Amino acid sequence: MQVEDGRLVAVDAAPGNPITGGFICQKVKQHARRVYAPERVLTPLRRTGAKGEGSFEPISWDNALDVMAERVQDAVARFGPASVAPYLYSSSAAALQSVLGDRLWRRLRTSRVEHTICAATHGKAYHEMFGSMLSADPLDVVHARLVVVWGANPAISNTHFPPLVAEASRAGARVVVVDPRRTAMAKRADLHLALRPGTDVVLALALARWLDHNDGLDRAFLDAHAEGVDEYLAAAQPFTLDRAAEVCGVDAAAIVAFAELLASTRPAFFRVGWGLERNRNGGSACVSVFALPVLTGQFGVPGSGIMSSLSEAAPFRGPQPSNGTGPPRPPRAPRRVLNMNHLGRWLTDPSFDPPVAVLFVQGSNPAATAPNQQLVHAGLARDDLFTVVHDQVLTDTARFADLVLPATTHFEYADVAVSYGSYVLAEMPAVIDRVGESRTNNEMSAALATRLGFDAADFDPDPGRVVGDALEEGVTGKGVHIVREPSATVQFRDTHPGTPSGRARLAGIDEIGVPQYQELAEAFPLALISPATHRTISSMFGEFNGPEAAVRISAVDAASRGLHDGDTVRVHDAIASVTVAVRVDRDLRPGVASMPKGLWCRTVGEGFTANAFAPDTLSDLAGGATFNDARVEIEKV
Ligand SMILES: Nc1nc2c(c(=O)[nH]1)N[C@H]1C(S)=C(S)[C@@H](COP(=O)(O)OP(=O)(O)OC[C@H]3O[C@@H](n4cnc5c(=O)[nH]c(N)nc54)[C@H](O)[C@@H]3O)O[C@H]1N2
Ligand SMILES: Nc1nc2c(c(=O)[nH]1)N[C@H]1C(S)=C(S)[C@@H](COP(=O)(O)OP(=O)(O)OC[C@H]3O[C@@H](n4cnc5c(=O)[nH]c(N)nc54)[C@H](O)[C@@H]3O)O[C@H]1N2
Ligand SMILES: [Mo]
Repeated sequence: MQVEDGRLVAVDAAPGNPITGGFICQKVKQHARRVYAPERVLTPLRRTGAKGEGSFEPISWDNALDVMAERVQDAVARFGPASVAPYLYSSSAAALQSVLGDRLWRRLRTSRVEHTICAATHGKAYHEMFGSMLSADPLDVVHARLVVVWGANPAISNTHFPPLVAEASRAGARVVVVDPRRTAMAKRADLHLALRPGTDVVLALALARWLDHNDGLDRAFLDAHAEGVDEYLAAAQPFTLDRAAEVCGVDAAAIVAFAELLASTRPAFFRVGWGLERNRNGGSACVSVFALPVLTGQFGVPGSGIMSSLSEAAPFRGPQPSNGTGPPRPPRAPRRVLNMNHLGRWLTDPSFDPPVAVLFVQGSNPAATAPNQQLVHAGLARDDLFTVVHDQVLTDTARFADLVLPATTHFEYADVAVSYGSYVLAEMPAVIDRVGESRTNNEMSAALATRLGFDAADFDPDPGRVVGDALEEGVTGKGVHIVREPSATVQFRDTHPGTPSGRARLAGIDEIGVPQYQELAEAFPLALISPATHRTISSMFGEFNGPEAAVRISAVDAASRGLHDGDTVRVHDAIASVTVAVRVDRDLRPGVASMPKGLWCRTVGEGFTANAFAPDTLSDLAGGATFNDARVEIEKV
């Protein structure tokens, strides 16, 4: 971090963090640009034009918070607290920025907007199968002899992982990648299965069936550590090699080659990403992929296991047990739960009871990132909806707001960072003064809470206090804290399934039982996926450094439509239409198109992005998003 005359000029990796090894990605190196970007919100703003137009005038914080408190109280009086919907995500904020907001909205009994847009399906599949067992440590992959990267694109989204895989490769490890695109990792892999999006469950069940029929199961491990095995294998029986080859669009020989590696090569390390969860079969896909190392007993030694989210290992205190001396708390009514992926529906459905009268968006940009974008925009444009957006920059969502509140960047306050990709907790000191009148999420929530009549003592936003209250005994939040040493994270040795039986569960998974494959009625021929790019983190940085607003297709699909690289095309389904450039991409398989995740709506002609094609149907587990179930046609204009 370089600061000159109080201004942040450069951002780099902090020393002492074993996972970053002293380097960070290009886009975060440019973070200083966002701190001082022309789009930065410097004062609270009140809307002066139509919703979506982006005309605002500055007002004071006191004035803005008074108006917000009044509108919240008015909605509560007219429709009850469930008519207030706090849409909070804060994926890019420091770890403890939601503490006071969560407390405030919980005490007010507002609706609770469930975090289903990302990782909910993957996370639930993992927890159903392994309970609280911790993830394998990425640092441990260097000991693997087989590395499976499934539905993840670490060169882009987890930049510190590929060098570790390269180290394993140099020591002789084989690498298998399962991804519809030839990613950077796929180019270097020994085996790449470029399957059709949404068909992972079929591939994984066919692998399980082959292992079953070819003496590839680790029976001793299964007897000791798994349950539901027979039921699971019965579900796999219909998925022959031929059927899987046809459904997934891959060679049967490649499936056999993969199965042989799984049966013969140990230890195997599974890096399972989020590409496979974002479709109707996402839960089944995750369960069936997580089952593969169980079936082959790929655990118990360094270099084995499943790398999943690691954020749960963060050393935060759980809820403090009551000491029983205070007055008993009256039972509270459950809060209404709203699925994040249904934002457009709950804003526009006239029968929604109570209606959403106040929407508060903090740390998220749903106008650009949520599915069913047209419906989301229609909902945000509702005249009788009062919308407040707390953000650093004037996002696509902020343009629809009645009030915009300026948020700090993490350079402007002290907090700690935890990652969902490493066992590290790092101090985040404030390095520059506040830019403009920006406030942290906790400060904003505290100021609103006191206006709504809550006790200021319960809402102290002082960063030292917030961090001190949250961390476990003995953790200071200073410097770099290693949550678990790499040698102490081996699954089925140092950390075990937290299921009731202590075994990995292969059947009886909530909502699905055993993995199922549902076909999609294909109204349009191209599956449109929208993976992360190296330019943005979701939509962050999209205002000045967004990815090209283009659609990518394979040479085969371009030729059959008479399209050439650079042509202007119309991407459409039955409802939406977006005009962009086409790029012919050698790394895409036929039948698959790709548009970047995180584009800003205002950078595309019609004001819509790939999310206009993303259905708001839900995955089969945990109500997850199905972005990659988008189906489109592309034609020259
Ligand atoms: N640079 C950058 N890094 C990021 C982010 C970012 O926006 N930019 N976002 C962060 C966030 S919020 C997240 S959740 C993670 C996501 O991290 P990843 O899961 O690595 O990222 P994605 O790009 O969502 O998807 C990964 C891969 O899945 C493939 N894929 C798509 N559909 C399917 C399918 O049906 N099956 C299989 N097997 N593969 C499929 C895509 O081609 C893509 O290469 O990254 C984080 N890191
Ligand atoms: N088409 C398509 N869409 C997708 C996906 C996909 O694969 N395809 N992936 C999805 C995924 S994985 C995710 S996680 C979601 C993410 O979608 P969002 O939750 O919308 O995430 P971001 O776009 O990163 O927006 C975060 C916002 O928070 C602001 N911010 C950052 N720090 C702070 C802070 O401390 N306080 C406040 N108040 N604001 C802050 C940033 O300026 C930014 O505008 O998008 C999803 N959208
Ligand atoms: Mo995400």
